[in-house]
Amino acid sequence: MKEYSPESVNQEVEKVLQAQKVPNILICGQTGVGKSSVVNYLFNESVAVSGDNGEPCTRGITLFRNNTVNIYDSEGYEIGGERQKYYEQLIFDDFLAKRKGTTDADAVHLVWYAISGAAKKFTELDIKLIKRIKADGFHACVLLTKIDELNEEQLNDMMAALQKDLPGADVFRLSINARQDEGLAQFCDWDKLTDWSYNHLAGTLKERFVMALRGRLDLKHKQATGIVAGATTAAATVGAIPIPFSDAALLVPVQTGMIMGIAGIYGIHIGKAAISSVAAGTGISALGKSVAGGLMKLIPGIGTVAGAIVNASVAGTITGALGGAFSELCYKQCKDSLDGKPPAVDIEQILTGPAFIAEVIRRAKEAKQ
Ligand SMILES: Nc1nc2c(ncn2[C@@H]2O[C@H](COP(=O)(O)OP(=O)(O)O)[C@@H](O)[C@H]2O)c(=O)[nH]1
Ligand SMILES: [Mg+2]
Repeated sequence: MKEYSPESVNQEVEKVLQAQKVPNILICGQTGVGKSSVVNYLFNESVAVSGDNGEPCTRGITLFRNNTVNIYDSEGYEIGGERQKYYEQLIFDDFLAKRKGTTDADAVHLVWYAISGAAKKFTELDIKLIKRIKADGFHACVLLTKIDELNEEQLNDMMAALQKDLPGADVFRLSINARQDEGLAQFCDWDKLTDWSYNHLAGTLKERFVMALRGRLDLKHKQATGIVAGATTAAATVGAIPIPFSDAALLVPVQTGMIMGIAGIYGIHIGKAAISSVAAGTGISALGKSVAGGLMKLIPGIGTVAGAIVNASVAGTITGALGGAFSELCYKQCKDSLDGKPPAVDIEQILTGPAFIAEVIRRAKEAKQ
């Protein structure tokens, strides 16, 4: 029987964490237009763009990073100020030129160019830069910020002016006051901005981006469902050559990766130590056995658990049920947290508790019918 030591599960966890590249987002625009505020509005606190938690990058650009997203926050320029003269050089020569056409960790995946609605005007430099960024092959969009400072007519005028100077550009109307003001929220395109960004990111970058977002439970749910589906298929592959029940631990890496991925999507912290002990010890593999034990009764012709085998279908069903149940738990916890409620449950505790196992069994049985 293959053993899964805490060390090997730890390695599995590390692999999951490092397997994915992180989206790199550059945010440009004049000083004070609300660039940093946009980032703080959209992402989890751990990406917070403020004061001293960034690392100096090139001149005027600071990198704020966590393991889900890298934000290159540019200080911007002031109209008539010294930096207006070299802002283009700073963005292009110092920063973008070195990253053009690369697909490695340095690539710039998205550029958000902010223009303030409050200022009711933008500069020729803004238009020139946006055009040049797009012409250079970067995915760029325009953030029209502080729209709460505009009336509807002014807002429409700004949108029309931008469409005239930047035909076909993707422009998103934003205000950081949207969460407190439903009327204002209706004029804002926050979800369109995150959709646009999600759609312009490839493969696993999408997953990291969704992890970084503070809201968008719908996107998180979609992404988690994809993780469960992937793990279900992977587990069925493990079980394609039927394995004795005592070897259900073979499913540990797949299930560990799945649990980690789902928790990450919902921004729920599960300690590495907890995952290791849950996965390697009595947790996930035992859960697999006990779930399958409950499942066995449903499969005609299979005798006792001890003599039973895990086949592709059982392995897939267990993993799917486990992922579905865990995902729902995380969804609820994430929603509570967004609604400002304290977490109702201790996920680490629940994962090994009887109610959760019962729920997984229920789901597995349902899937088998
Ligand atoms: N009314 C209003 N003020 C905003 C909005 N977004 C940012 N601000 C304010 O604008 C100022 C500059 O914002 P900041 O994010 O630091 O701009 P940055 O220099 O472009 O990073 C701050 O006082 C923010 O509170 C918004 O949507 N509406
Ligand atoms: Mg700033």
